[in-house]
Amino acid sequence: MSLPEELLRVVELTRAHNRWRRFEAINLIPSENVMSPLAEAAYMTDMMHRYAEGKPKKRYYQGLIYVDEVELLLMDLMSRLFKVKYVEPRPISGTIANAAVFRVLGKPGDKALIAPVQAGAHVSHTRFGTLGALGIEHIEMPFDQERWNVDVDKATKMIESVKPAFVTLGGSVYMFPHPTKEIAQAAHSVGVKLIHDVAHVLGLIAGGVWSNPIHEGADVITSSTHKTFPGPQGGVIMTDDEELYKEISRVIFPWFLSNHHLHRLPATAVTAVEMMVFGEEYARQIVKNSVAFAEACAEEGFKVPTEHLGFTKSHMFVIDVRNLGGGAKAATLLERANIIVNKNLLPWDPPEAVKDPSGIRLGTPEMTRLGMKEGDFKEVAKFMREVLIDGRPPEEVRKKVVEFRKNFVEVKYGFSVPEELEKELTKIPILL
Ligand code: DSN
Repeated sequence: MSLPEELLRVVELTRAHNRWRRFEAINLIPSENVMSPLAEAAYMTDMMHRYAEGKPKKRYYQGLIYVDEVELLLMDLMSRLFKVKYVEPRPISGTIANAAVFRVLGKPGDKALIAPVQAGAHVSHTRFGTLGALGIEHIEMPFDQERWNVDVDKATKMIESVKPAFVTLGGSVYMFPHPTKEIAQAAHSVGVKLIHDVAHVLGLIAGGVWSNPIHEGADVITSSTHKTFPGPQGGVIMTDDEELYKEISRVIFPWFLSNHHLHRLPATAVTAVEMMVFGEEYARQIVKNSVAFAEACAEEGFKVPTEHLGFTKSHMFVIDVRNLGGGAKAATLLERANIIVNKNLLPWDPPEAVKDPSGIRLGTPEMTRLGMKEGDFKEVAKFMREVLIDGRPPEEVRKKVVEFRKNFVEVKYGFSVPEELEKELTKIPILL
């Protein structure tokens, strides 16, 4: 029987995507990564078809004997890896993790003090996102433009005068650690909790390159599980505070989810083990690559506005491309050359500039996982210069990018499927 035309189209689009993104394009989106072959195999299981409302061993469905064990194992692995007492692995995204914690600590009409949007607050922290949807007022702590960070003195005074329901740190343009100790002290002095959203740097924390905010005074961390921590798309909440953990666990289901997408659980567990084994080496290389890449971009003639701060301490940096036609144009031209970045607001942009902001944001997690080192990122900076500064046709540069990319196809810092298991595990069908 021949396949319906629509079906062939679906297969064709999927294959084209896989070829492009997994084998031909250089992905510099700092919030993305790829799983190891073993984690992908653990993701493609029957668990994707099942329901499990509730907590392990206290479910509303039958058929979950093994799911319960995997979920408990994952909680234990994450607790050991991040040296925290309590892990809630059910949020299906970082945004859902934030929603649950925000709602437990605040109610409609309350105020929240958040890291400045210029310092990278995630959309879910803002009036435009989850915080706004929960009816909680968004008040930004002051930003220190020189240090690209929260202004500690002014923020402390603000916490004392506003007395918010809670305070958040962390976000999506996260190059320099936010001042957890100082802000935790200020929050605790008025009797409120500090949430630190570590989505972007979870893998750097696992690798010991960034400190865990819980160990510096934050009451709870929220995160996704697929950025520098290279697991499947999902979320997690961690804390040492038993009461807070119990409250969050009571509401995550049924307030914020019904099912929690069970196939994430074994794949996240595989990734946690991988980070125990390879995390330090991987995290160190991500940051070394990020600094070398930013430095190379500056040498090639790009404006890297954090140069005076040593470029970056994380997996990402931004470039000011106002002189090159703006963020939207730069990101589109690079995409045509098979270099994938995203346009991004920079501190001086008003929120309404979101469709054509001043900057582009670049990160190293995925290409580091595929084996790139400092020298390789220098080559990427040259490709970018050819497209954006020299004005060479992107399609010409793309040919060189595709050739160069052939050297980086194997996932490092992770496990393959052992031969003896290969026959038994369902392999992810990457259609090529
Ligand atoms: N929007 C994502 C990012 O790219 O940073 C985080 O959820």
